[in-house]
Amino acid sequence: ESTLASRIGSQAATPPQSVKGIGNKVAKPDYSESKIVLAMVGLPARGKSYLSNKLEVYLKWLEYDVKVFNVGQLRRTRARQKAKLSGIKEDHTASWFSHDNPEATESRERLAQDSLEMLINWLKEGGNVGIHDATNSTRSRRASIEERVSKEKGISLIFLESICNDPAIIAANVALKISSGDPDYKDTSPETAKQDFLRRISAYEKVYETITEPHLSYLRIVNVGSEVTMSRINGYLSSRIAFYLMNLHLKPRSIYLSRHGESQFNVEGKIGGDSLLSPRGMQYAEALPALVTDNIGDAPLTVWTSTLRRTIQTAHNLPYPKLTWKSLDELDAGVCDGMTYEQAYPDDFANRDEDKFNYRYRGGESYRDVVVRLEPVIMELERQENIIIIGHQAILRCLYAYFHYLPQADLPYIKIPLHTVIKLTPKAYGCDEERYALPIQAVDTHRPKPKAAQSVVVPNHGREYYAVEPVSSPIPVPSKN
Ligand code: FDP
Ligand code: F6P
Repeated sequence: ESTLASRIGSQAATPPQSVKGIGNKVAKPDYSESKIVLAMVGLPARGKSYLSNKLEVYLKWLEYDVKVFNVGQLRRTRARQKAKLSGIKEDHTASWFSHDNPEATESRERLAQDSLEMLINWLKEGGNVGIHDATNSTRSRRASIEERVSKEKGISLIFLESICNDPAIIAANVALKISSGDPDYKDTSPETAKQDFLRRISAYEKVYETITEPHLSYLRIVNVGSEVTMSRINGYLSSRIAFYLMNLHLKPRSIYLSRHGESQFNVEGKIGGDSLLSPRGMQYAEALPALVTDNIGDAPLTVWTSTLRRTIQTAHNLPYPKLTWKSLDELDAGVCDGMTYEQAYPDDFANRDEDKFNYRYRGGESYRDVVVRLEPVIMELERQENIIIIGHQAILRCLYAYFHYLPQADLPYIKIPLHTVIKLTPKAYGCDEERYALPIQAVDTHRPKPKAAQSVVVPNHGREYYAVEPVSSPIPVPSKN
């Protein structure tokens, strides 16, 4: 990591020739030894899929290969196939989930086993964390999972139980199931669907056994954020998973992202450095408190900045507690720090764009390096409530990509303009977003991806990725006077 002195000192360095090369690429970490079956436990509508999804996003951010095996989806797919082949439409209303229905109980056990088999095969082919998303709510079901996984060398098993006794959260989860177009209820009126789903839940309640098996590795989460119990959790990845889950909460809150005001280096087109704000940047620092306090009202807010002067100056007038993070410092441009883009890439300006995410500046960092160093920031952001981060272009791109599940290749091109506050409000899956652009002019530091390097971006559907620009255009905020 560079010190401030080396950042400023490096401004005198001669333009490097080798920064253009492929040799600066960084390899993906080798996680081939990490193999975990994470089996969910819990009644329907207790947030199992929410937890699976959060874990999937977090672990993928750390570049683990993660896949959710949802037994409900497998059941529906097989039922569709059966209906197509034989014309027989299975009845999957509440009685099918009752333990008084031996035939259906056997089918459910088979589906859970088949799904586990698919999961284990996927782990053997190179996956790291396979999430078995089912209720797994009886001792006998857990014993059969344990027996199967114990036959595999090098694969460990953790159960993750989600208990929820907050009626408001359960009601919200039930409503989400009905309104999300769940294929189980697509031909049913919302009221009938709700009644059937509640009957399904009570069928599971009759046989539900919370985890008490003393020999199992497990984590139990009560009302996400209020209580976590752990038993027999060891090893690096298992501990990270446990720590992450301990930090999650469902309290409504927003995360505000803003770059520092326009800096002197921004005006000169220079990379990195530790320059002060330009006159227009100072205007932004003066206007920012009104925008933020109007939006947040009396709610508590904490300001995070980097250790660089332009973020500290921008945050100066914000009337909230402040914290300075070294991990939020801008991507270290190494020997190119303090140069213009033309000085840094004398021969081929677009060269870095061949693989911008992996491109590491000589003596500095790549976006991939930044993602790794931001992990403690992500962890703390999950734990905290309202936060405003006054950061830098590359840093905010990485954080934004985490909250919107954006793919690595598109991350270095996300538009995070100067003099704009981005408000992210986490919801069950993904985030809502609003942008507030203050009417103070600034240079545009965004360099688009060259046409040849552009990829197709898939729109966001639940677990998939967002397009790079799903948001409405900046909302101008009327100046106050
Ligand atoms: P999901 O909510 O994901 O659809 O309703 C519970 C359910 O999952 C059913 O769809 C699914 O068939 C079942 O859980 C799988 O768990 P069990 O095998 O434990 O019944
Ligand atoms: O230009 C402003 C800046 O924050 C630089 O300090 C930094 O090197 C750059 O943006 C990161 O953006 P990019 O990766 O697109 O060069």
